[in-house]
Amino acid sequence: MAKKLKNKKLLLLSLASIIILLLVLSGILYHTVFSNQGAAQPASVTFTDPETVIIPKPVECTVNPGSFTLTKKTVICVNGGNDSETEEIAGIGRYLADIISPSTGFTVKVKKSSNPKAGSIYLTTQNGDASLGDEGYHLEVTKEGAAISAYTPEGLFRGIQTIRQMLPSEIEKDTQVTDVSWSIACADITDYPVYPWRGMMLDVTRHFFSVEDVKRTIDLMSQYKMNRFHLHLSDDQGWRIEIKAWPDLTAIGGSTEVGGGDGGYYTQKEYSEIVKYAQDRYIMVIPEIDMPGHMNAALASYGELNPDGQKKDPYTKINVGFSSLMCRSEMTYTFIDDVIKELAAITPGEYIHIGGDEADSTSREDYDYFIGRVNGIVASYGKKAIGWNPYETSAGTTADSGLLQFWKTNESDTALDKNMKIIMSPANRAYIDMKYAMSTKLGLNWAGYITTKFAYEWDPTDYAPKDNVMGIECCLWTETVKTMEDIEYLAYPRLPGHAEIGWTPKELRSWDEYMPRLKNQAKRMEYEGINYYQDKVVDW
Ligand code: TNX
Repeated sequence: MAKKLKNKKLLLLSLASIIILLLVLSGILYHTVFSNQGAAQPASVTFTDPETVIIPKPVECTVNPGSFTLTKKTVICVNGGNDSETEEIAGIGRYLADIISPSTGFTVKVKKSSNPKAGSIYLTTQNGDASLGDEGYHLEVTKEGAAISAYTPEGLFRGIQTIRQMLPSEIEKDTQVTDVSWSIACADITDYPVYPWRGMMLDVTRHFFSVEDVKRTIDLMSQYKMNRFHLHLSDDQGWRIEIKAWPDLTAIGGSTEVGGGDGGYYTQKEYSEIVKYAQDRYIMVIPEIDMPGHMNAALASYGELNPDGQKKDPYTKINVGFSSLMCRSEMTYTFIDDVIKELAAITPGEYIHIGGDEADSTSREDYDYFIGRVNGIVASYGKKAIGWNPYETSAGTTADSGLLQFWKTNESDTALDKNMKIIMSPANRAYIDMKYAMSTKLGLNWAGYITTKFAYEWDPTDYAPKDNVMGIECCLWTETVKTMEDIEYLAYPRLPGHAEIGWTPKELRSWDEYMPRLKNQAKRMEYEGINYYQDKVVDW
């Protein structure tokens, strides 16, 4: 009996030592495997609470315990409804891989597969929820991986911006970072925009900006899920798009800018390159030719557009409202027809913006007649027009001919009477060329000083019923803006707020909740090299 007991004790002892040995061995194994993973693992895995960072704020977000960590083995798996869609999603996967790879140092591969292994990021339109619309998406992060499903690839593209913001801000660095755990909080996010139009306008006439600057502008806005890029291409101070039938528009009209600089213009090939770059980010480009006013650059290029047959002098100052096309001359409509024809042919988007603002040297009757004719020309090339106030007041404007872009904060009545759709750009909220404060070194102030807080605390429905609102657009006029740094200084940090106004339902937004989220974008903006303004209303 005693012997039996002793044997049992021995057996238990040896079992225990085997278990201990196994534990030690597995520890060593674990250590060797993970120390091989490139970046050293920090002592504790920290990850950001998505609810404190994501801009625009998602519609529904549940944070769950745990996190998913990217490793050098992480693969992006993509799967669409057919081969061409899968190929398109692979492009989105590569876009994400290009963001993740430099900072993590991992070579993230994109793989076409409907069967993602544990540890993957999965992008799919299979089982995408149509009720979330073209831009909506569902993101599920578990300890095993992250999966975005959307009804269209566009929704996947919006969704990867969310993943990007859930990763540590160092993900935005373009050099390798080794002391960060690339972890994403486990979460369940269902998200879709409240408005289909979330845009930014860039005026490339008052000062000209290179294709590279324009691409960077598009890239930066795309991370806040914006989807419309409006290029203001002609004004008194410069004509910026090649029109083959009227070459002097760029040869003469393109050679000036505010202050007398060299100006510049985009060839049609360069414009198409911009359009493609935007398309790859699911952003529509809207070109604007501002008429019948704001036309001095064209009038300075061609004598036949003027009543006396003489070319006007070029103009490089700021004040406007003095120029007008001849509204009763057929030459004017031949000119516009050629311009719209060429522009429509290189613009895949549905819209051509025809300006229509500040035509102070055009009579009311002429304005009415002119806008009606031009609406017709735009329609004849299969496009819809957009016009600034008072475009809506022309007898030639109907809900079918085009959209109003609202900038004068008290002028929406006529558009509502006509039941038009409106893009909201109230100057005193959405004009990002306005100074933040009196001391701001760049910008104008005719619509007031617009702090980051004031730019955020409004809603399109303050100006029109929701059914008439197409969305919002913030506008950067460039009378005082000369460089990319200047663009960034005025656009950031106001632009993310405009992106949120267009995406997130009014009921979910408040400055007090938004401000800390914006503050958490500071490091990202810094790593992306954005020259943002440290507005005092944000507790940086
Ligand atoms: C008004 S807004 C303009 C532009 C100026 C801008 C400056 C609009 C349709 N017209 O021509 O650049 O103010 O803030």
